[in-house]
Amino acid sequence: MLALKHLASGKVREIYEVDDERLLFVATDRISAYDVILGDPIPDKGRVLTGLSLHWFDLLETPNHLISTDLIGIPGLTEADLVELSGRSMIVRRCEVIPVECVVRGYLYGSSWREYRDGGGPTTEHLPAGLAMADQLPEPIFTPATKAESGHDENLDEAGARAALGDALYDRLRATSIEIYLTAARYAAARGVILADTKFEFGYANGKLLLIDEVLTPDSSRYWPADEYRPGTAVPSFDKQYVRDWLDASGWDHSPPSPPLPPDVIAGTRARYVEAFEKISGTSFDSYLKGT
Ligand code: Q0T
Repeated sequence: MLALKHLASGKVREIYEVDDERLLFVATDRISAYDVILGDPIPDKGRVLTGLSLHWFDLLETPNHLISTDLIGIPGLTEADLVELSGRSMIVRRCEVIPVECVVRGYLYGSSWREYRDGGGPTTEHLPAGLAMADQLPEPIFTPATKAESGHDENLDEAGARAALGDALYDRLRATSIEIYLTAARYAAARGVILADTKFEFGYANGKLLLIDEVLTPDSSRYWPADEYRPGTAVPSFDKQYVRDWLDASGWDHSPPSPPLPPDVIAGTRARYVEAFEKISGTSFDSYLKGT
């Protein structure tokens, strides 16, 4: 338990208050599958995700909420806290959060594929007929969603999103989100990874629009190994397929609690996260850890 005031919990992230201008954003090692937080953490998962967010914040030109990864001098943190938090934490600018998830899809998959197959809906209103599961879209689409009480996001159609945001902000978030997606997808493609879709969040600080939250991580994005991609078929998720395959074989019915993971499944899943980090960032995970 940190001495800092706890502000918010996500499924796998925690946010604490530093002061009026700054937050401590922490990525834990928790992992979810089939919408359930599994009982066993994946060692270093939060460090992999933080390392990837930092990689993208560094590469992208979009102004963002990152202030520092240096926790020295943050009041209230003990030596033990610093060991636990190192590599998995960011000091970020405190923003007024825009309550819309800015989803960009370059491929037709997941809930959007099911919606399209079943006759269409908010995320597929601008798509041509005749697409198959996992097909690349003619161009990336912006499919914003709102956080619903249920915890499940509610997709907005374009009219609904324009009504929620106003035309000027809608146009700006759409253009920025698609531009970031295209930059990241080209970068990943050169490293043998397909960025199928991703989700961004934005906020305002001192009147400036900032990219916030984690960015382009395996938790906020769907990354596929390019050599396992076959249009028209289900594509295994880079990070979670290993643990999902084991959970499927266990006969678990997806109601909590999940069965305890065997050590080799934990180790194999950790290895998949590290592999994703190294493929996407082009740097070794050990060298990332050494710098933290
Ligand atoms: C936030 C102000 O899922 C969230 O938190 C999980 C613990 C989303 N969330 C973001 C904020 C941020 C960020 N990031 C920011 N820079 N300023 N609030 C709050 N919740």
